[in-house]
Amino acid sequence: MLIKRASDIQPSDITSQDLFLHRRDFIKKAGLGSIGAVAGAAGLLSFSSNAQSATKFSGVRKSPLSTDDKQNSFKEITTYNNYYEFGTDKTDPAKTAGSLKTRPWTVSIEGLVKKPRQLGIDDILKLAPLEERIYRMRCVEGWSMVIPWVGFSLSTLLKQVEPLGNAKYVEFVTLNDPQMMPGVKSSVLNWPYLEGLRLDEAMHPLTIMALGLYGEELPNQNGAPMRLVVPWKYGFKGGKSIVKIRFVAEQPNSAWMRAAPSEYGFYSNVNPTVDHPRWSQASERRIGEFLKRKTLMFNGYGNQVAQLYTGMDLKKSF
Ligand SMILES: Nc1nc2c(c(=O)[nH]1)N[C@H]1C(S)=C(S)[C@@H](COP(=O)(O)O)O[C@H]1N2
Ligand SMILES: [Mo]
Repeated sequence: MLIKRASDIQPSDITSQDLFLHRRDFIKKAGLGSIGAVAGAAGLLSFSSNAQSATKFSGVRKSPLSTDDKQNSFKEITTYNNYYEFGTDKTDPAKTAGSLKTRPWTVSIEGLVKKPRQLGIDDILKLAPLEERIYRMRCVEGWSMVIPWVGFSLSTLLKQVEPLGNAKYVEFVTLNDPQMMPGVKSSVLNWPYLEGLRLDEAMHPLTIMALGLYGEELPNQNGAPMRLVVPWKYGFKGGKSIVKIRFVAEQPNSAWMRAAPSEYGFYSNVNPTVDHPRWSQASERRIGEFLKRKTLMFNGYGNQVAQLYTGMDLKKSF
């Protein structure tokens, strides 16, 4: 019988939710009994138990906004993370974010809006059909990944509250809970982690709230239960584990701007011609690749987003 061992099944083999479910089906039908004696059965067991640990989404639609760049593996995406609330090492969040409880979870949408609302995460999940958005992600540190997010356009969520005319920006606030987040005892950043977008950036169809990746609920280290994803900006704009969305009149002062204003601007558009004061932004290392790639303006999303910035000096508004 031809059967792949679990260790041979790379998450990058999984091209869609359907295929993933079929494979689980296949594993079930194959029956562990019949392969119990085959070398590698233990691996298969652990694969099928992993497959049960996170909730799989069904009916996730493919999006024409996805890239066809090769996806990073589930393992790469979930073990090499920045999430300072869980430590500053890339390997910390995968080890320590298990302490984050993501149910119950309420998101407050407030500020300059006609109808402020508090929405439970399970109601948010039902607001719109889930889409797979495979995006190139570029960290300001000089590495990049391709991540198959599951979510929907942020605009879907923002329209729930009817923003007022004087709302010009949107703030995103991460949970700040010292009980569940060991890293917030350190003063490396001013907590809570706060990020912001101009209203037109927030409403842009590429901007999403991600609720999952690789067809299943977000792992905690990637920002469960809901995190922002803005693919033409540096990764830090994508605040994780969001509890508050606030419409405001003035440009927000993000956590990174407060920490180092000369290094991190409000816009933080990926821009190979504007170096970070301490390093070049001209190229990047795609995790898993050996040779560096050239970094693209707006992370390669210029056709879709450049018009948001016409008339602006992107060297000043970095
Ligand atoms: N709350 C919070 N959100 C955060 C961060 C963080 O430290 N805290 N790190 C940011 C940075 S620098 C990056 S590159 C991305 C990484 O997201 P990923 O781990 O899902 O790839 O999350 C961003 N969102
Ligand atoms: Mo980053």
